[in-house]
Amino acid sequence: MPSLDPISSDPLEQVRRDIQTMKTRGAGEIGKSAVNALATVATNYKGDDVAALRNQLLAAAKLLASARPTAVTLRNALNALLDEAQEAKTAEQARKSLPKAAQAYGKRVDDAKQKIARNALAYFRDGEVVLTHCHSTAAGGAIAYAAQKRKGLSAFSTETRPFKQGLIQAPALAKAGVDVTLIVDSAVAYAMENYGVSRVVVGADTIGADGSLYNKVGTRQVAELARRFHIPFIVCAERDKFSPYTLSGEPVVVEERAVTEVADPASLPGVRIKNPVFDRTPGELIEAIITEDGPVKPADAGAYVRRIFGERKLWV
Ligand code: RUB
Repeated sequence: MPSLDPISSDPLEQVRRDIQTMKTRGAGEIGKSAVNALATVATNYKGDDVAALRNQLLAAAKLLASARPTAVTLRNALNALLDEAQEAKTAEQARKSLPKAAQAYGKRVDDAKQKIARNALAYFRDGEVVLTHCHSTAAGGAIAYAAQKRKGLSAFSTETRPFKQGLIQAPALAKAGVDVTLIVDSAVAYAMENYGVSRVVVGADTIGADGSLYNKVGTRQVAELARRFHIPFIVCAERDKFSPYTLSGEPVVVEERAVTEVADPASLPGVRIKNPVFDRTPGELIEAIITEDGPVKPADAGAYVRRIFGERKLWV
């Protein structure tokens, strides 16, 4: 992880810092901020050398891609904008087309989440008791939509240590009209056994070609417990959460963040702390991944990734 620089006046560096420090967080939002940053690089370029502009964009994309390693939306979004820059015949054309492409990207992500909510509805019944982990706009949107359409749906939201994204997810669900209860992460088994949890719904940072899910640390524990209690587990994820890099066997890097997010090491002499912030849930624990194109079974993830990204150039 690169060390943090003092507050920068460089807007690109500021976007990278905001992603790295989690001021901008959640895979979908990270992708959107990355495309907007590249569009700004294009509009700020005053020259007329399109090749020089493309080089600047590639360097900017590499810098942004280094901000957080796990969510593939960051690299997928940057690659999409770099494709657009390649299409532009002149710098002037790039100055015009990149902001449009960035806007279209943001709209596509928002539209995808609405489609996912509609596609996920078939997985919710009246009286469903849903459990979710972390703050996911895709999963949250699906739960909120289901709560409108199904009678008596309620939800449990985990606190999600150490960054406590549950304190974002739970009020967001409440604001959307969902009957929601916050629990600590270690109460998941208790909630499954005693509170009638009947479905688990989470988002995704990355989905591999083998159908495995990389999402906020603790997702794997929730999935293992769901299997133990015979509770179906689904994932809500836009296309951009699928990783073309994993087609060639590239491993997904799991980010380990500053240990101070967990506890102050100075207060715990002799104690080592670790802070992995994502984990891998094998596809066999997942019933379906609900995308804007419909449900994808984990076993079909490879074919889906190949169909969406097979021909695309991976610039960063
Ligand atoms: C966020 C997280 C979310 C996914 C999906 O982790 O794991 O579940 O990013 O979110 P962090 P969305 O807080 O470390 O970024 O559905 O909004 O893209």
